[in-house]
Amino acid sequence: MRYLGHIAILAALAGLPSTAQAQYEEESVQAFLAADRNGDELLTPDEFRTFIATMAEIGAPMSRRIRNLGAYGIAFNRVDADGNGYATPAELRAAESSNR
Ligand SMILES: [Ca+2]
Ligand SMILES: [Ca+2]
Repeated sequence: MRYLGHIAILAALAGLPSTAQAQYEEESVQAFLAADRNGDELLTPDEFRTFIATMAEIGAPMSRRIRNLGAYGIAFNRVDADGNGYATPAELRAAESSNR
């Protein structure tokens, strides 16, 4: 369950008030697990879209922007830094920090 730490950091970087942050961390882990349908800890473009949609629903600012712009493909290409077609938790974390 190594990736759970990455997701927690991702939530911390979202800059939410500390009161909301614990809840947000739990929600982001659940969103990742729900989106990762085959459980390989990697998100395909389709799984990534599900993840962003879920995160937007719970109010993550970056995810809301992606959803509102319909920019899932652009966002995925940005997150997938090594271009292998999968977004890892580490890549999600890196994308979140570079987007601040
Ligand atoms: Ca997957
Ligand atoms: Ca990748």
